[in-house]
Amino acid sequence: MVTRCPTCLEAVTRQTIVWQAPDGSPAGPPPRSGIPGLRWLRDLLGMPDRTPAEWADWAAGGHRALCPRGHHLPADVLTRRTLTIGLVGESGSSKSHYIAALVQTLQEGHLAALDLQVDMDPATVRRYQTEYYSVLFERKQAIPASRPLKVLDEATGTQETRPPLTVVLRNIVTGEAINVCIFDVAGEQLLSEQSQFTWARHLAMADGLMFFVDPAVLGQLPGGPAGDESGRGQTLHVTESVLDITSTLAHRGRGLSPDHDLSDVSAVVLLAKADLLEARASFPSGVLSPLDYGRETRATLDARLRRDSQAVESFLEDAGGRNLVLSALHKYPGVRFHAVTATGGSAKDGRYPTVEPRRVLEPLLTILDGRGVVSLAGERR
Ligand SMILES: Nc1nc2c(ncn2[C@@H]2O[C@H](COP(=O)(O)OP(=O)(O)OP(=O)(O)O)[C@@H](O)[C@H]2O)c(=O)[nH]1
Ligand SMILES: [Mg+2]
Ligand SMILES: [Zn+2]
Repeated sequence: MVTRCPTCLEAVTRQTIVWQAPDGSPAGPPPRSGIPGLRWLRDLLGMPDRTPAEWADWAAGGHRALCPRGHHLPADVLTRRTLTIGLVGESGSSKSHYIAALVQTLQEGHLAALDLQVDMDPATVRRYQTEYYSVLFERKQAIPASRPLKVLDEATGTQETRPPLTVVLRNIVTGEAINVCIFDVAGEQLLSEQSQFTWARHLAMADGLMFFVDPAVLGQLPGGPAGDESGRGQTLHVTESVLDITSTLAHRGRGLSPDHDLSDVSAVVLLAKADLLEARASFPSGVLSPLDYGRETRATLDARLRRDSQAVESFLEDAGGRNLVLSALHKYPGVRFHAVTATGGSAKDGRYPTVEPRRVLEPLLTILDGRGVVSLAGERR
């Protein structure tokens, strides 16, 4: 299998990776572990060159591995499985707040119930802290709109793309680690095929797609529209067309004709900012209630996610989103629907009294289940 840079999709090999010392000067690859005979055996068995802890120490010291176009590569990219997840939604649809809440919730350790330990890629730690955590959870302010990064070197095709946030999920039973790269791109860079291809190329090969629906676009919401203070609300039509555009890109990236199923993509539709809706009589009960992973089995979790998905799907249909639902089901067979709130409520005078995310982990869980990282319905892996 070809290993690709998750950001630009350029193939990377042991020979083309650029290794950098903490001062930016060229360096050798991280030291390999074990005695030579053992290394030979690990090579033969296709096992990672080094343990996750060895890589983490190397990277924590400021060393970097870059693709030929200069994008930071996740740890042990050549031997470790790397899942790419793209967040797709218009400006103001809660993508950045969702990431802030997701990473925070991941770190609370709920996935231990599914044998997964969560670590952050060293390069991600600092960015998450300054761009997401300190703003939303410490200062309790809204995260600013993501700035479109628009620098393209036509000669080399190098684009300035916001690097992904990378978390490492380690199975505590098997010891296997995988990288999960989550891309947060400014909404306006996702609205056309050309701009997706230029600024969000990862979507062409993403393993997981998260489509964000802002309640402000739901036209037939009983009790009137639900907006927030962001003032960036778009229309349902734009949300539907973004879903189509991403599907076109994902087909092209895989060399598939448009009528082919995207069977190696797990897609979820997120009804974001669902706190704005939960007081409505038509809002399905329970779909925003936190899950207690300690009390759930894989089977009960699976049943719960299926049931909630159907409830959110019906709600969206009734609220004017019938086209969106049909299009999602058609383009991404097996797509699941989730209601999430990244903040738990709205800001007052620019500050959140409290920030209490709910149900942010479950869309990721659906993708991990779809990609075989956890197995909810089948046998325990
Ligand atoms: N009530 C409520 N408001 C939210 C929630 N998440 C985000 N918001 C509000 O929505 C606004 C937009 O959220 P962002 O996370 O910046 O949206 P985005 O999709 O990243 O937008 P771009 O970066 O412009 O593409 C924020 O300023 C918040 O005011 C939520 O879960 N509940
Ligand atoms: Mg954003
Ligand atoms: Zn790259």
